[in-house]
Amino acid sequence: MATFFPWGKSRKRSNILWLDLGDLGDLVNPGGPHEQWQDHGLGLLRTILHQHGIQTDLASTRAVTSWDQLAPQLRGYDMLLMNVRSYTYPVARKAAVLFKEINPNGLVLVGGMHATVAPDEMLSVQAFDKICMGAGEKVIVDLVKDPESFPRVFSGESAKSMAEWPMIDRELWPKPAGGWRMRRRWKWRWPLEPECGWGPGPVATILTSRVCPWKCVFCNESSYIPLMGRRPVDMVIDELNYLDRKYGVGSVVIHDSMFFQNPSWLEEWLEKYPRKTKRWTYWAAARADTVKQWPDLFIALVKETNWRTISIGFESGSDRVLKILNKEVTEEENYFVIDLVNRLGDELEAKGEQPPVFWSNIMLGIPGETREDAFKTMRMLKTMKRVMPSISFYAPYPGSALGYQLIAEGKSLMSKDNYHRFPGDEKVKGIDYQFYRDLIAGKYDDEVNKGLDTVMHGAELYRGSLVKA
Ligand code: B12
Ligand code: SF4
Repeated sequence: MATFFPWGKSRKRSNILWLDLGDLGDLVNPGGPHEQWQDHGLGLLRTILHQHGIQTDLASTRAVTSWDQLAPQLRGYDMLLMNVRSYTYPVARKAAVLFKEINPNGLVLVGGMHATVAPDEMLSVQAFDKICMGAGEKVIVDLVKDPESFPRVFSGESAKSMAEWPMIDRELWPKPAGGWRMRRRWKWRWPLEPECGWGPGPVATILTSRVCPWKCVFCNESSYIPLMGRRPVDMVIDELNYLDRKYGVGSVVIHDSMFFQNPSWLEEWLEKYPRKTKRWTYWAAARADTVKQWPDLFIALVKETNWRTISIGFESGSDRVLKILNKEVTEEENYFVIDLVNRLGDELEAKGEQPPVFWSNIMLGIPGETREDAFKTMRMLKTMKRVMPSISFYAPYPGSALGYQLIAEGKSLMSKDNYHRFPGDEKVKGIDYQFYRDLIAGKYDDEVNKGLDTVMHGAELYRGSLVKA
């Protein structure tokens, strides 16, 4: 008899189950838009499997509100697949153990960022049968067909270029499970994604590159992703136009860790995107030093390709802290890009056009940071005329140089049970988090405003802008 689950999983068609991971309830009654965003790793690997004739069913921890709701959805499968990131590791571990209890002969195959940067932690959990470190696109089919031919931990193989990746079949992504209320509230037109304040919905998220050549000590990127060619401009444009024809695109989010790199690729994007697409506004990331290096290219992209939400990892307004982070950016470079974007915004606004806005990534609570450093950071934020602050307490993730160091020194407060933290959670021993909470609440605004020629924003700028990290 076919089984039907009212919580977002449809009829059983296969003996292989892919479990989408995230906090329970995120697709039922989400706290915010980012929790609803879809997993490109899951989308890519399921697309490859289906194109090779291997059907998989899908369930999601985000589409249920309790483990009791999930349990019956795991029943009767021979194989469970999961993309595990550090922030989803506790959920993945619990799901794997539950799956084994329900299907003692079933196999649990995992990959993803956490499997790559913390395989020892995963090895200690018997419920994980096969652990793939690194990219999965070249191994997933063989792994699923013949798991026993792989050792318990093995290295995956990456495509040489993103040109080899198929276009993701987005209908293989999980659906919102909260019914019409949720779809109406978030204007979600699945399988495109809901709007989050960066541009009108429906939102098409897309990746054009995967590699970031910098080595900031708080980031995993360089320890994980091998050199890989960027997706050709024509393929990105074809995919966006296809999504628009099929579902109607409102705006685009370019999920690349670092969009503003490879000037030759960007010049081709500048030439083709305005001509061959509807010029949807988009969100994409840059670094202050590269903007200073190629300002003309940056200005042309903002103006001509409608790059209107500019994500910059400013992280800190203090040279001391930027050095601790090995950010390879200076205070002066940060202020250069702020001034440039403020002026660009004024110019476009005067012409009646939408001005660009910063998505400004800031970290507080960095080991070694003084109160004065933190005041400088908030002061820098206040010089941005149009800004959406994204502030987080520094989190020592495994895979990053500083993360490994703090874990080894016993200073990390993140453990296998609580990698995934909530905005106000404390992550490193010895940090005065109360000071930072007070800072964000505006208690030190007099200090922050000292040295500002014009005070454009009050403390409301950062109240409530602490994000999960
Ligand atoms: C887009 C993105 C986001 C988006 C969307 C997330 C989503 N739904 O996917 C948003 C903005 C919401 C986001 C948020 C966060 N993110 Co994020 N994000 C990314 C980013 C830039 C791209 C992810 C992606 O799509 N990659 C491409 C796909 C194809 O790769 P993949 O998923 O890794 O899958 C490949 C392999 O891992 C493997 N694989 C995966 N699964 C499996 C399974 C099997 C069986 C096998 C064999 C192989 C395999 O094969 C796949 C193809 O090669 C990555 C960095 C990166 N370059 O990957 C960070 C990254 C994943 N994020 C990270 C973090 C820390 C966060 C936040 C906590 C940051 C914050 N302060 O807010 C939040 C947490 C969100 C939450 N839910 O709580 C870290 C995770 C670190 C870690 N150790 O796990 C990363 C790696 C960034 C970094 N450099 O540190 N993120
Ligand atoms: S923080 Fe940004 S610039 Fe630094 S290594 Fe990570 S993705 Fe690259």
